[in-house]
Amino acid sequence: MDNKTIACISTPLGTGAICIIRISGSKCLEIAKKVFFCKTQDLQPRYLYLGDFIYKDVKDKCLMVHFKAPLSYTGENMVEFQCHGGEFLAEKILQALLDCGAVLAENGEFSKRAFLNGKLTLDKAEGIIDVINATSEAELKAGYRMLKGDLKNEVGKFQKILTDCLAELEVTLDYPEHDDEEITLNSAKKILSSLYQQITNLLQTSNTGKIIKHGLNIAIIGKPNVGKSSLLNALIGENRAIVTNIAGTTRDTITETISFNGMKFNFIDTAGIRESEDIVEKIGIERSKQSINESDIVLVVLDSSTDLQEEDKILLDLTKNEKRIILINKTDLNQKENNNYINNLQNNKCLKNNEIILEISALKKQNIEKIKEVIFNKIIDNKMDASALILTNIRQTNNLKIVQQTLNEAIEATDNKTVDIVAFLVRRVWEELGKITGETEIESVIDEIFSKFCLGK
Ligand SMILES: Nc1nc2c(ncn2[C@@H]2O[C@H](COP(=O)(O)OP(=O)(O)OP(=O)(O)O)[C@@H](O)[C@H]2O)c(=O)[nH]1
Ligand SMILES: [Mg+2]
Repeated sequence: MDNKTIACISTPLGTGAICIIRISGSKCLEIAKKVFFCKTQDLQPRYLYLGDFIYKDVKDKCLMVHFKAPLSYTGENMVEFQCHGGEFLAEKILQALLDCGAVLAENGEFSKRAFLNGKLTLDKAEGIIDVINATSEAELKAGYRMLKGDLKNEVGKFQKILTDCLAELEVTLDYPEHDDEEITLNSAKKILSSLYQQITNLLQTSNTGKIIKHGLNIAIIGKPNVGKSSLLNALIGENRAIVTNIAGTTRDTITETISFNGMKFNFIDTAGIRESEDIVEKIGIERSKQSINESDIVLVVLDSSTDLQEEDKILLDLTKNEKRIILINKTDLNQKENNNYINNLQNNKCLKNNEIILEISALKKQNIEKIKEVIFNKIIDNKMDASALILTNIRQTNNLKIVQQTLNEAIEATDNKTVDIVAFLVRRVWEELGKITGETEIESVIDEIFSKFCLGK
């Protein structure tokens, strides 16, 4: 264990009412006593003391509290100074602590020490990063679940199943006269297959996790001039994209993010799709097609003031396998004929069963909120249940994929391999699971995780 005493400013830099500077390590109280003076010499842990921070030209009235190992965030002795806000003062205080024997903490070093001292598991540490970096409510909730240790509990349940299975296999190995090999292997196969299903279910939540973290990608597509950019502007509530009556105005993709019911929606305005001779427009069109592939949902915009055209049909065909919403735009122009437009779509066999169609006006901002509600309620469906455990972390997801593969090998081995080989594979599955919570920790994984923390955490 690294026994250097580390120090860092733990509140964000900038002007604020107060600023917290923390030190952690065996010498922290000794260092604190060189610079902090109050009425009593007998500083009790977990009591807040008002006193003077004095070192060379630095002087501040501040609060001080100390925690005795192991009852602290890092599990080591810790001291916290709550001094007056302001970058300049905070840095002077930090420098004073460094002069008195502390060293500057690296990113995430406090949390890394907490992990090494058994105060945090890896998944909880990752939950802390997610909570700190959350930019939407859904992300924050997912981070809190991780922080509460829900994933650790789930992984613990899986490991318990494996331990029980391993015990059975080992009895057969140790007392071959006691159990029949085939019966043991059959029973192991059942247990492992059921576990496989549970792990697959958990892995499926990672798609939702990706959406929670990065937002839902929603591509707006349509032939030129149908009102895609007008729609983007209406959806985000500001004039971001250029709107003109000239076909081919938007030449590149534009992405704007809004928050709706605590979820991030990334709307992507694209170049109108049609066969084009113009080289710049052609590149834009290719990007639009790419946007369709990369998006979670497609908004297909049609113009009710013109007839259904070949380009519209091509687009509807191109997106028939996507999750999509058909938007009939410019309905302010010819109210009466909108029904005909939908009939026309039907007659041309452009619609799927249960197709979602909305009549809107991007210009008059009619039915725009409805689009967001439909995306939220019908498209995302109840998978976004924030009370469920959701995998939001790529490391955890990749790890679980390896667990799944190894488990599959173990299941196959129950058919054609001996008990000792199955037992060996089951043990490997157990170890792989351990990497998620850090029970079988690997140095490089740990360093990678804690480097993502901000300074002072
Ligand atoms: N009346 C009416 N006009 C609209 C509506 N939506 C868009 N327009 C007009 O249609 C024209 C084209 O709008 P844009 O938003 O630039 O269309 P676009 O699909 O982005 O066009 P490209 O970028 O060229 O592909 C503009 O003159 C808009 O004012 C609408 O709901 N009603
Ligand atoms: Mg446009």
